[in-house]
Amino acid sequence: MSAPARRLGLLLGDQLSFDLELFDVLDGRQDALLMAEVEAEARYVAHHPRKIALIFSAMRHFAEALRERGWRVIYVRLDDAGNSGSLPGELRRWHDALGAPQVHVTECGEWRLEQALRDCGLPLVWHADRRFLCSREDFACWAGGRRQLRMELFYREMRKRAGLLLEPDGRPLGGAWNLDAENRKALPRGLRGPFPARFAADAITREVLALVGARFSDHYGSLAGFDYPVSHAEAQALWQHFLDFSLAAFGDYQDAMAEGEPYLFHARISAALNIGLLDVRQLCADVDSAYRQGRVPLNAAEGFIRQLIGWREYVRGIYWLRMPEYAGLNAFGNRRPLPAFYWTGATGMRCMAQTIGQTLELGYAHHIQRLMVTGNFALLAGIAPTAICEWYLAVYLDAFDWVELPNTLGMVMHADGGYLGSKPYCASGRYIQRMSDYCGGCRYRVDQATGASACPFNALYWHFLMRHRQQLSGNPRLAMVYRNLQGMDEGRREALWRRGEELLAQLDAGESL
Ligand code: DLZ
Ligand code: SF4
Repeated sequence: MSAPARRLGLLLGDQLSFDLELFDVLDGRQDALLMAEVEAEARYVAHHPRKIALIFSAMRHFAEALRERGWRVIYVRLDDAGNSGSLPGELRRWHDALGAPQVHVTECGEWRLEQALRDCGLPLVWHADRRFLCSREDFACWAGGRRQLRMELFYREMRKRAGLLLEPDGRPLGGAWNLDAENRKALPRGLRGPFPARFAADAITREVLALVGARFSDHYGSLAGFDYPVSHAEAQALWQHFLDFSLAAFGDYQDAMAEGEPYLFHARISAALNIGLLDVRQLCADVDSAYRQGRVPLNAAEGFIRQLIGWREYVRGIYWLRMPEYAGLNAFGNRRPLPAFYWTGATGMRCMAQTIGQTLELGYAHHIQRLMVTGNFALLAGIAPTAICEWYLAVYLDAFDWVELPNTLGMVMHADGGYLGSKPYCASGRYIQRMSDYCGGCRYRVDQATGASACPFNALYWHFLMRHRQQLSGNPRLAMVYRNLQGMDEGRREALWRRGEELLAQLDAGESL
């Protein structure tokens, strides 16, 4: 008698959630789940070894948790004999071995992978990724017919739909939908973030660290001191640590930066959330309760919820609405390669060295470091969008294409011509000085714009505005900046242009700044 046909379900490395629809449809006693560590996913960009280790360890922990719940899991390790090296290859191999009549898959986080699976000729049954509040279809409906999309309007819809931070009559608690203006305090001297939550590597993680250390030593980034959560329970403990020790101050200081303080009051849950170890609905409900119970101020609760149900869902919607052509956009026609110091941190610009240094060490930098330091520099220096996007995708633990691409190409580089955000986030060194203590220890002078010791951000900022005047000067949000430029005397404008040209020539010559 032949065994009953087993259906096969695929779980990707960023789909480690018990809430997937797959679990409602498949039968734990009969069907099989496939999880596979593969070279192709670890190498299509040179992912930070810490990110590969996180994903492999979390996959192995999730496979154990599934087995404990009675699921039959086929787990393919990277170094297993017979590993074909790619996800379509593994899916085909196990589909054939089981004679599976159906293969169940959840929407991927990346257009590339989804296409590759669609093209592999198997009887796939697709499931929406219901970890997100807004489905791809709902977002397309919302966006339909709008010439320009704006996060703020989407965010209000999502707040209403999710019923978060609302009065009983549906108005926003506190009277305003968005308290962004109350999220920008500079850090008072001497104030530091709480001691970070750290998670010791268990036997599974130690084995993965050894494997990744041996196999991916050619990728940039360090594995030393790996302390990130790898299971649902650990991710929950990281979250609780944030609720207890950081959320209250997060509101005020979410844009602040400080020497040697990679986390400050940030939750650093994004990687755990993006791979499925945390649930966005629960996080938002916890924050809503913390506010209602008087444990945190409104600017903290609203600021946090806005990132999750506003910005995060908004960029995912745009990704699926506009891919694949979105990835090729380059509104400024930038072609400059990524400077080598993005991979080493070897630059005299203190803000860049700090941000890149902690990125290579931890696979982490917070949103303002990414947007206003490494991102701002790439924007001002005219780096090719594909080059800087690949860097962000490779180096951050939480970076998956659906979230990295719109954030980098759209928000940081303005390469979509303003589809996602209404103005480029260009800024001079003055912004970094206001929001950080980096400038004090820098070899450049933030109060100078020309001359060899002047902060490179300053002349590059004006050079950027001058070289894109035609595209940007009509933008009402830049009107004042262009008035300032117009008001400068000719000699000053020329000197700024020359200094900008010099800096760009240095980059083109492969010199560090
Ligand atoms: C990022 C990543 C890496 C490094 N390795 C694997 C892997 O070995 N197996 C797997 O299933 N997924 C991996 N991933 C995550 C996928 O690349 C991910 O599903 C896509 O980037 C889409 O978000
Ligand atoms: Fe960065 Fe300029 Fe400040 Fe140096 S002076 S830390 S380069 S902003």
